[in-house]
Amino acid sequence: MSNADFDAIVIGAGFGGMYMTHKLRDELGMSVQCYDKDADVGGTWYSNRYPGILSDTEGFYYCYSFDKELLQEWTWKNRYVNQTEILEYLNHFADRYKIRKSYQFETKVTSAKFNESTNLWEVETDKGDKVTAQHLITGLGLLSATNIPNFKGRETFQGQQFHTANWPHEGVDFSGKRVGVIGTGSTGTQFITATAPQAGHLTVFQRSPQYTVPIGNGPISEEVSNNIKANYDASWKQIKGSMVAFGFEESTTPAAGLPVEETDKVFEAAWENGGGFRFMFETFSDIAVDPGANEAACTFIRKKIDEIVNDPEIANKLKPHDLYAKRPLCDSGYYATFNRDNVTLVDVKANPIIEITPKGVLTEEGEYELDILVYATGFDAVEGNYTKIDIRGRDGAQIKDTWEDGPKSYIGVSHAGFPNMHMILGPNGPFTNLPPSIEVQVEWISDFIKEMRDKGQVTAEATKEAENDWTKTCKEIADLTLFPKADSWIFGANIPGKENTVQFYLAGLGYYTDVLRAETASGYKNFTFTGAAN
Ligand code: FAD
Ligand code: NA7
Repeated sequence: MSNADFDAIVIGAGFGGMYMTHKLRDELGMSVQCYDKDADVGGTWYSNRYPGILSDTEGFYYCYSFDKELLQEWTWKNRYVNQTEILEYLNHFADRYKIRKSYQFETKVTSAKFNESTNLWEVETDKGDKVTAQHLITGLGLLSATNIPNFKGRETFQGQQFHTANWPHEGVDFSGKRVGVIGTGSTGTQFITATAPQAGHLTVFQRSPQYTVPIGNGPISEEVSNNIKANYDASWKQIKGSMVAFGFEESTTPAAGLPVEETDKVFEAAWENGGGFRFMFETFSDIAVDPGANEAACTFIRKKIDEIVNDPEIANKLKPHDLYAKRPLCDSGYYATFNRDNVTLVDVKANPIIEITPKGVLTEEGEYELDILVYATGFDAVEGNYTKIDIRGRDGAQIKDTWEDGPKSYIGVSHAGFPNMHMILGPNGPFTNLPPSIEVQVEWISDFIKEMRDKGQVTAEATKEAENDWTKTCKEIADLTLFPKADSWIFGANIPGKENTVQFYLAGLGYYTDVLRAETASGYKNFTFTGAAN
């Protein structure tokens, strides 16, 4: 018998942590203690409340699929969904499964150490908790640890400043204010489009221009909603077997070799229909892998920028000339926002930011005075929250050190040398619409733990060899695509000093699930186990 305080500790109350808690506690009957540093459930959707925030997955597929009753009960009001709606849904889920009773909120886990004599995880929090458990489940989120560039003078700014992922719950009043925003990624483009009409003046500090396409958002009629619900079984089967898991069939037609009139016709239809992943993956099969096909998409979007933006000089600044090989963006009128008189675009590659001053942002060409400065500068993705906790495995090895040359795992859930630590969306997991991947991982981890319990196994960990092979596989797959050639958070390129390395399995959810099934069918041949407790 184990003398642990709990069978398992779960960190994180987002999609991942909450589902894991339900599986372990309600289905396996385990004692579970859970923590989140936020004041309530929601994860991403608790902390990101900036204006314009919207999912880029269609709502009907941005949810759990395991609970068929919930699928039928819950109706998304719009095609893409805003923070309020998603948080409402996650709150409903938490109520439905009485999730909160297992959580201690406003409690940051500060350390988690595997004790090799007891075979238990020893976890400490910033509230002074010291608890032990056989299993440690990390649902820390992969786009959760914020990145605020270390600009000189940041603390001297006398106006208000915010990172988009730490947005005040009471909102921010932009009316009549001089607002500046650094960053034009998914978050920045959403923020800029939504804030320009409210602000006195909006200054956009753009380092890299973006390819973005219309999102095509709008209300969902009762008829469409009923249709989607009636077809849910087939849709979720398709999603779980697909590549990006976004709820559409990925194209099998290559663009390479097709005349521009033909490719443009398809792109135009996608532009009208809306959706970033649809534009990249539903139009043609080779945009993410073939430079010619990629350029066809780029040229189409550049033409659109020229059509939309009135001032050719601004249009030129907004036009990217690199590959279309980052997470594909979609927006609600981003390029047209730059036709507004109260919006200024500053190209900080040509005119770098020197420092933040008490009054605003000083660039090489001059100072921009601001009342509010917003950092839409993204996240230390994937490993960011792991390296903030003092996580130590066998021999006291710190996870930070074991990931010095890039974060590693076996199948995105297990890390060699860290027994009984199970990661949800750990490094080199699938790059998809995330709730379906979270479900697949949580269910696999839960089955794995059940098997251990049934067999009386005390510890389990992936072998180093399996982890190395998986990392190699992920790199080989990534190298077949154009993604490593573009600088983005997908490869850790957005954080100065961070190793630019593969962080995702890019072959898709269908193949990923096959790998997990094969691992189970093999009797977990890539794991080592230790036997029953003394
Ligand atoms: P999270 O929701 O990030 O939850 C992690 C939790 O762990 C947080 O609550 C955090 O407080 C907690 N935590 C971390 N460290 C500690 C610690 N040391 N101690 C205690 N608690 C800790 N994905 C899509 O698929 N489609 C989309 O449309 C989409 N839109 C997005 C829009 C934005 C603005 C952002 C930021 C992300 C978006 N994502 C989207 C990704 C999104 O993060 C995932 O879809 C999903 O919400 C992740 O759930 P999670 O439970 O894995 O992590
Ligand atoms: P992203 O996609 O990482 O975008 C961050 C933006 O901030 C991007 O435009 C960056 O420019 C810019 N940035 C970062 N550091 C700096 C500095 N030092 N100076 C100027 N500009 C900077 O984060 P998002 O939050 O938009 O989106 C992340 C994911 O979360 C997204 O895919 C959704 O799934 C939700 P860069 O492009 O690096 O030149």
